[in-house]
Amino acid sequence: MSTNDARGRSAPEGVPGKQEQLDPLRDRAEDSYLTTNFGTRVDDTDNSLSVGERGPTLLEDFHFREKVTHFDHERIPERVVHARGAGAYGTFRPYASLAEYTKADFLQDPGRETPVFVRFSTVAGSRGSADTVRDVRGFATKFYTREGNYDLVGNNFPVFFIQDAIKFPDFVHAVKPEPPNEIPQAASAHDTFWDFVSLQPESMHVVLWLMSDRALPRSYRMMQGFGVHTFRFVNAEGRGTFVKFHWRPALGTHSLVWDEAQKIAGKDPDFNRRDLWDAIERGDFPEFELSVQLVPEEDEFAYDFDLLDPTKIIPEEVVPLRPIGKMVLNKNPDNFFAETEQVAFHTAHVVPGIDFTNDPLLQGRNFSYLDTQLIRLGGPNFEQLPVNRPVAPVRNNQRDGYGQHRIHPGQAAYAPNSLGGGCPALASPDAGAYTHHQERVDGVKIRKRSESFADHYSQATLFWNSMAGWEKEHIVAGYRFELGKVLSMEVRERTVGRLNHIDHELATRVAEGIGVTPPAEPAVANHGRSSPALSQANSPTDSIATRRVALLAADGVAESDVAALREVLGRGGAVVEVLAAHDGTVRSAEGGEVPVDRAMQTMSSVLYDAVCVPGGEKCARALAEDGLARFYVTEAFKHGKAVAALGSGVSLLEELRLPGVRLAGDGGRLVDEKGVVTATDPAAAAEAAEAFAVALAYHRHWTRDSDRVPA
Ligand code: HDE
Repeated sequence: MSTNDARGRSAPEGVPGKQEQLDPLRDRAEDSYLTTNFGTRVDDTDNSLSVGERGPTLLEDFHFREKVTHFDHERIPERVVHARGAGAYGTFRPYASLAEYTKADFLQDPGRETPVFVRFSTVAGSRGSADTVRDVRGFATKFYTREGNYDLVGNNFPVFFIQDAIKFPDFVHAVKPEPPNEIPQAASAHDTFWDFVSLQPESMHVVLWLMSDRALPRSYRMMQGFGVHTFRFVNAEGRGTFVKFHWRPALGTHSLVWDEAQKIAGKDPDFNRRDLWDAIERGDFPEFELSVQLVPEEDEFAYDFDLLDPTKIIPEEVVPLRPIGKMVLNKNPDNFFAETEQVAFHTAHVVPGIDFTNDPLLQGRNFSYLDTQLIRLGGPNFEQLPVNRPVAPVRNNQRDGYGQHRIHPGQAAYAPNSLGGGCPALASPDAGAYTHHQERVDGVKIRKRSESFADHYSQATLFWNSMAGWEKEHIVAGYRFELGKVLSMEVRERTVGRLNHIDHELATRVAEGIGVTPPAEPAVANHGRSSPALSQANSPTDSIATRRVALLAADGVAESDVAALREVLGRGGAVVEVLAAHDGTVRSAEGGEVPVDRAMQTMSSVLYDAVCVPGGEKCARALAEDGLARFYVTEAFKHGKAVAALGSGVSLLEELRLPGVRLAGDGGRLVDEKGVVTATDPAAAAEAAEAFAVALAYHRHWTRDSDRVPA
């Protein structure tokens, strides 16, 4: 059934209806018999048909052959990049009409909700690699609009490694595990990566992002997303406007620290995937605001960088972000393979009102994404897979091919035709047809990069200058770690030489850590400009929603403290878990029982955002005797996390001698220093819990002297 909207376009009734479209395709096993793939019921799926009980298996055992053959063919090639990911469904709604800039239907009406599917990913690792590796994260969104699918296939960094798509195979070969031994997995800390990037100065800007905390997101729910390229909005009058897309998470942009990220890779390789899944299952639906930077076409050459260069940002202070809508992720997939693995994004999935620019990276991507799906999903009908199907009607004369699910009645599979009544008919722009933006382009055929793409360092310097002191520390440590793994001294030296074009202090500090002679003087003077929006130090720190808190307990724990912590943290939306030496319950000082959520040995402090120790003398003594409990506290302290102790629990912290922090003394009400909150007076428990919540919202406390902590 369809209706005609105001512009005469045929729009399906009842859209958005992605879930309704998927529902009949969900294959539930309830109240059913086991059958073959051709529907015959099966009486035994454990024993193959054989000649006698000990004889050979018979070829006529069609059930055996079908079952094993299907199993033999279960695997498809993993994505050549972004193989490891996690997906979710949700909805997008614009705040107001953007008709002034774009005619895209899904951006016209704040009353219209558009279904989406988002896939987050790492880039370099294989499908089974760990989530918390140092890497760029993919942030790909499929909008199932009434005018067809629109895919915004972005990353959590706003810039890329190369300027021209023809370099992509080289870049990916360099970052992937090395050919002789397929080592290392999901890591850029090896010779070929640094060899390539040090010979490719256009990568210097993004590599700085890669060495920063941005490469270690705490959660997919706490990272930004960027369209990277400059795209083009086109309005109903045909006027174009350059546009950059930004996603910003409602929970702020937060990261792990490198030591923690490496440990999580072992303790819970599914950390980010699990975090996304659990949050959605709990009803803590991740939210992202979509903003745009708009540049009128007449300002194309107004900047000291080229808008078509994907290694450049438009600083937010130069063109402010304009928030245009919100996305909420509210449904986990039912089947990872069917949905998250088979989802096929493509930069050329566009809708009227959104167009490309001549960014050579984008132009190349528009070729690559369709091509890759053909091999990955085994043929040209992958758009018919449930997750990929648009909610808009699909009609054309494309036919047949592997996995064809449509039945096309009728004689005429060509255009023009008269036998099919001329259908499917061509649409005019007024009836919703996509028309490419008209742009005059003149030139000679040439293989040459534009001179306007030649400045590879100024924006890297801008990024470096914008970092807080602790962010710079982390960047230097990142380079030292990665280059310290590089065997070739020549590559190390060449990289330091490149860094000296970004900032002399950066080059010097990195060189000092990797056995390279620091450069005597800067290659160029630092321009001194900065962009505060680039620093995570300026990300909001006012919410503890969905933060995970470990509450350590043993027999004798003060139930009143547990209650106070639970109440305050729960009110802020944090997830509090009681951890003890064993599952079950612990006896409280008051004589009751406190349920244990997790045994300490199955978890780790790196899987929490904060650790607290409630009061209770016996409990504190038991925890002080338990090396694991001690390690929870010291490791959380080392990673800059909020730590709290109440009542007798403070004695555990005293014993651990956390460097450089004062603790509440006997009867002391409350000491709150560098994110370590202590209170020995039982009357101060609620107040201390509040202070702990503030410290937790702050995310990490970098003023600590944590280098001396051995964890
Ligand atoms: Fe991709 N990229 N890419 N990429 N990319 C793929 O497509 C490619 C680039 C991004 O969750 C592949 O379906 C080329 C930039 C994401 O399914 C492949 C170039 C950005 C995902 C491909 C780039 C991205 C991909 C592999 C340089 C950020 C995962 C499997 C010209 C703006 C999508 C696939 C998902 C995936 C090619 C550069 C983001 C091979 C040739 C820049 C988020 O087609």
